[in-house]
Order: sequence, then structure tokens, then C-alpha cells
Amino acid sequence: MRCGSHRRRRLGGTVRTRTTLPALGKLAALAAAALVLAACGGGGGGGGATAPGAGAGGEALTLGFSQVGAESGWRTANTKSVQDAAGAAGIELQFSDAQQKQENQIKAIRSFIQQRVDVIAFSPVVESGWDTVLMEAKRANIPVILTDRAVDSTDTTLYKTFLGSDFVEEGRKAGQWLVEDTAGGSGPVNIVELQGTTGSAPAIDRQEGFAETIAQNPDLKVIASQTGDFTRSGGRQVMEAFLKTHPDIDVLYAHNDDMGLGAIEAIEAAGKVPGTDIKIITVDAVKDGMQALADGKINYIVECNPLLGPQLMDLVKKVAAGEEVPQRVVTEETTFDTAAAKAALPSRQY
Ligand code: GYE
Repeated sequence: MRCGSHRRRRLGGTVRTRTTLPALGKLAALAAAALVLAACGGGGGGGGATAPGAGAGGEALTLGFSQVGAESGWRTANTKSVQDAAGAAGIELQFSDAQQKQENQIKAIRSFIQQRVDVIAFSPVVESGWDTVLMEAKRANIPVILTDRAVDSTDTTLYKTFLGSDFVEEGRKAGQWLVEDTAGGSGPVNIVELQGTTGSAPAIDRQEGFAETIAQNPDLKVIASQTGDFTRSGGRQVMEAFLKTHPDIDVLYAHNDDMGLGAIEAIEAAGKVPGTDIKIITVDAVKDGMQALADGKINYIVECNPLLGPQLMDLVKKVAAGEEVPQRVVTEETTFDTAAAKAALPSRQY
């Protein structure tokens, strides 16, 4: 069962999506808020029957959502899922793009607190450094939901729930494929690793799960590991450098498809054949990655599901209503080899 899509609902309700750029000054923010208010006045979302995403007083629930950025195909699909699901649930979405900077997320969260949104959700770019701002939200009595990425705060009362994948498990699945692929005893296998954003939960956990699993076979060695920041250009640049210093790379493990796709460009430019000379394992399974897998340029992809929107909106309604929710909601995911990618591609949503 895939999480997310099966819960998609078609409910009425007014969509009010607003993008807050972190660089906007106070004045611009106020002007934008006035615009939203004007839109609310004319939208007819207030009176009448209780809307699907309505709060106690019948008015639409407001969700402040701080997104990491737009660094990858996964992120684009995730943003669309959140926006679509908010619209379908009749929840007013205040959307803020942090451009991969923690300071921008902290600013966005503070602004959500000032605006007294009903619920705050965010996908923390890195794990550490959230306690102060989360405490501010708690004091203001605004429930917080973590989506996609975790924080390392020891005080788990700072947020209501964490919805997202098990990244350690994803790393294990990537490692397991390699363990099986090299089971014949092929001699030393030189692996290079493209890590995600330094300090982010998926980078830390995907590295850990992979390392733990490949330790089963002492022939499998990570000879270089560096961040490509989850971007295509980062993946290309770091792979170019890897290829210069290490002429003997057998396997690339990239923490996401985009970095793997960038690395493919570097591998081809170096006159090598991706998927054959250098085997490639990635995580995400977005369309471009799945196409490269179907074409034999990537050998294996561990799925990470970005369609968290519908589940998030369900949780938003529950926490806003003061209902109990589980501390952790894990997304179910699968894996793909070339044959599975070919079969899945025609109906792939993202
Ligand atoms: O794998 C990567 C994105 O946090 C799960 O972030 C997410 C990761 C995803 O940039 O492509």
C-alpha cells in the first residue's frame, strides 16, 4: 500500500496559497497579509456551513508551512502534494520557501506565530538548532507537525507528530542491494558516496543505514564520501572531482536521484558508461530517476515517497481539534530495479 495517494480526497473549500519569500521585508509581508485578508473577504469562505478544514468557529484552518526549498524533483513533488491537499481539504495554506537555509525557516516559523496560524508544519533543513523557536510555538499554544525530516530535540513535547520516511531503512535497502549484487565474491569494490545536505536527517540516516549494511561484506569499501547538497549540479561537481582523484570507482551511492543524475553527466563526460562501468544506486524514485533506471544508467532506486500532503492535512485537522495523534507516522515505500521502473513509469505521478 502506498501512503498518501490513496487518501486523496476531493472536498470543496477555498484554496488560499501564499508564498512568503524570506527576503521580504516587514512592509512587504504586511502588504501581502492585507492582500490575503482582502481575498478572504471576497472569497465567501467565512459564513455558511462549516467548511471541511474549518476550525472551532467555522472559519477555515490556517496552516503555516515552511518548506526546505526547491532543491530536487522530490521537493517539487512534495510541495505540489502539500498545496493540492490543502486546497482539497479547505485549509488555508501560508507557504514559505526557505531556500535551504535554516535561518529562513526560523524566521518563517516566528512569522507564523505572530500571525497566530492554527497549526505550523515544517520540513527541517537540518536536524539541530530548533529548540528555541519550537519552544516559542509551544508557549503560543500553536501545535507543530514535523513533515519529511526530523529534528534532534530531546524534548519531544515540542512537536505533536513526525510524518515521513524511515531514512535509515532506506539506506539499508540501498546497501542490501549491493550486498546481494556482489555476493559472488568479486574482490574489492570501491564505492563513492554523494551525501545529501550536511546535517539533514536524510543525509545522516541514509549514510548510517548503508554503512551498517555493507559492513556484512568486507570487500565493500566507501573510498570517498562528500555532500552534493541534494542538487543535480552538486552531484555533477562532486562526481567530477571523485573521478579525477579515483580512477577505480566501481559503485556510486547517491542519497537522491538528482545528485545521481548530475553524476551521470560527469561519468559520461569522463568517457565511462553509467550503470555498467560504474553501478549507481540512488534514493527517491522521481520520474527522471526512474527513466534513467529504465534506460540502464542507474541500477537500483530506493523509493522515498514525497506525496505527504493528504496525510499531513488529516493530521493538521486532528491536532487543531486537540485530538491525539501518533508521535510518529512512517511512510511506506518500495524499491525498483530496471524492470520494475519500466513497469511503473507510465503511471508515475511525479
Ligand atoms: O530525498 C531529496 C530532497 O528530505 C526526503 O530531500 C527528503 C529529501 C529527498 O532534497 O531529494
